[in-house]
This record gives sequence, C-alpha cells and structure tokens, in this order.
Amino acid sequence: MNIGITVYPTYGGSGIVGSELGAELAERGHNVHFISSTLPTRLTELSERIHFHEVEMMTYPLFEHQPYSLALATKMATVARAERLDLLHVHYAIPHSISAILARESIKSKRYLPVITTLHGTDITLVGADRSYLPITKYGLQQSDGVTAVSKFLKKATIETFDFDDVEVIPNFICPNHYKRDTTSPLRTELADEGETLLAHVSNFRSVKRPVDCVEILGKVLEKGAKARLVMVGDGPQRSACEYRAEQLGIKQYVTFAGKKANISDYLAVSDIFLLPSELESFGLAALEALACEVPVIASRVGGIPEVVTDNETGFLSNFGDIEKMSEDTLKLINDEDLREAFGKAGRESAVTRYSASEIIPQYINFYEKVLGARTASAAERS
Ligand code: GMT
Repeated sequence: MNIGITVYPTYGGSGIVGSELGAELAERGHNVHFISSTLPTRLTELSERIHFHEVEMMTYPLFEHQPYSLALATKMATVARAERLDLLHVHYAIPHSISAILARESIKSKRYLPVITTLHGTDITLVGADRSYLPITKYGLQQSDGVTAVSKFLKKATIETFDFDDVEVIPNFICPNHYKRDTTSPLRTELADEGETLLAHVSNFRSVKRPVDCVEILGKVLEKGAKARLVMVGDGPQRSACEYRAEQLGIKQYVTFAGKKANISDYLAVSDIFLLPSELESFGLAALEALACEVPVIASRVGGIPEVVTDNETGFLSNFGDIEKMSEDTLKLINDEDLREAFGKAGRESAVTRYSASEIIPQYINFYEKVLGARTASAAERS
C-alpha cells in the first residue's frame, strides 16, 4: 500500500506512535509518505520506502496566524495525487482529520482518498471537548472513513462526548528489541551513584502531566532516608516550576533535568522506578516504554493507564494528586529489590505479550484493508 501519515512532529506521544507506525509499515513492504511541518522527532531515517513531504507555509502580513490547516490540506492533496496514495492516516484529530477531509474533497473527481483518524487523547478529552472545537471535531470523526482510538477509555470518552461509537481500539505498541534494561550503560553512573535508586519521569512537562508531583515524591522519599535520585527527561511549560520546587525543597542536587532527548529508551533502560502522576492520560505511552525496560511504574489511576499498568503487579496506581500514597509506594519499591525485580519482569512480560509491534501493526493493516474493502464495495454498489 501507499500510505500517507500526518503527525504533530514535535515532542509528544501521538507523533512518536505515528512515526514508529510508519517505520514498521515500511519494514513490512509498504511505502510510507509522512506529510508534516517538520521531520517527526522519532523519524531518524528516511529510506526507499519512507518519504517526507514538508508542509510549506507562506507568510503574508494579512495573516495574523498562518493557516496551517489549509497548507496541510493542500500538501496532502498534492502528495496523494503524485504518489497515488491508497489512504491517508492522520494522528490527532485536530486539525489533521479536517485537513485530510478537505484534501479528499478537493481531489475527489480524480481519485478517492480514504481518511483514517487515530485519536490519541486531548484531541477528544480536552481540546476536542471544548465548545470552540467540539462541532468540527465531531464532523471530523463522522466524515473519516475509519476512526481508531489508542485505548478502551478513549473510545468510551469519544462515545460520551461526541455520541460517536464507530471506533476501533488499537493500542499503542513498542518494539521489544528497542526497549531493554541495561544498567551497565555509562549513563547509569552519570545519573546515580552506587546504591542509589534512580527514579525517572518522561513527558512534555504540560500541567496535565503533573511533573511537579515527581519532585514532591522524591522529596518525601529522601525525607524518609532513602537513597534516591530523579531524572526528568523532556521539556515544556512546567519545567521551571519543577526546578523551582526542587530548589525550595533543597533537593536540587538529586534531580537531573535532561531536557528533550531522542534516545528515551537509553534513559528508561538505566532507571529503577518510573513516575507518571498525570491528571489524565488516554494511554500513557511512556509507562509502556518503561514496563518494556523492566521498570515498575508508579502512576495515577486515570484514563487508560489501568489498561497498561496492572496495580500491584507491574506497578502501583493511586488517585491523581495523592502524593502521600505515591511516595509510600515508591518507598516500598526502593526498599524491596525483589519486589522491584518481580514487578519489572511482570511489566516486561505484559508489554511484550500485549503491546509488541508484531501484535499491533497487523491490527492497523487489517483495519486499512477493512476500510479500503468497504470503500470498494460501496463504489461497486453505486455503479
Ligand atoms: O493528547 C495529548 O495530550 C497529546 C498526545 C501526544 O501527542 O503526546 O498524548 C496522548 O497520546 C499518547 C500517544 O497515544 C498517549 O500515550 C497519551 O496518554 C495521550 N495524552 C493524554 O491523554 C494526556
């Protein structure tokens, strides 16, 4: 198949999933055309089967804001015709599904371009549910030829908010070879001393991730005498609040702010406990990546997280904001190496058996075939 993929290319789970999906599809012999404003972060290699088409945006003094959605629609239509795309798969509904529908409309006299939308989270739960975007998001769902969501939770939220239920759940995935525990890496000695437990957090530091809670948790376990450090990977609006809180608590020297990193798996491979105290998380891709590296997860019991992390088996779940319980659970894992190891092994097992690329990519391919088959059948009926 010739598949067009659009993602937000910046730091974020939906961009990672879309980019890695493209790479996996190319490995299985499909031609993948990424259409986005810059090269997606995790797309490290272009090849004979992986192409990149940059959305160019003209600036003009009249435009207070550049009309990205229109430039994207134009590029999608051009690429669809030039590369004879079989379908366009967009990640994150706003505005990608609307741009794709516009592209489909603009070339429909020449060829029909099926549009598949994958919902990732705040495109439904926050941004999409806001009155200013709700009607257009609903239209995008109704007009897509196929819609997938990354968790059962997100499908339920889509039904509740948009009264739209034609959604296939296809969870996020990992490549088991890429995520592996490796405490012998020199990065481990850079981040923690011998005998210290290394806590890790990875996010885009938006307030929904509650990254400051990670600093609070570290503060509490240090107060109880634990030997621990925290590495915070990523960047975003809450980073300075985290730095400030670490300074206020007098624990700045125990926290490493690594900034944005392409090699997230290297950091997870050397960590002992992963912290994800988010207020909302439709899936929690970073938690899955941690589990795949045998790292137990301390997380909030919100959204799709309980589908990924099993309480008391691969990690511990708490109500969001319950820093006391999260700190106690972290301490339990710090003080009991056997428990940590058992949770780690169970986490890897669960990640590999339920979420390997080899399990999930065929689900996407089957879905593409189903959508294309339905389209061919309805065209035959009309003729
Ligand atoms: O919805 C977002 O906040 C953005 C999106 C992203 O691009 O990072 O994150 C969502 O998609 C990820 C990949 O499917 C999920 O792992 C995250 O849980 C989800 N974020 C939220 O629901 C807050």
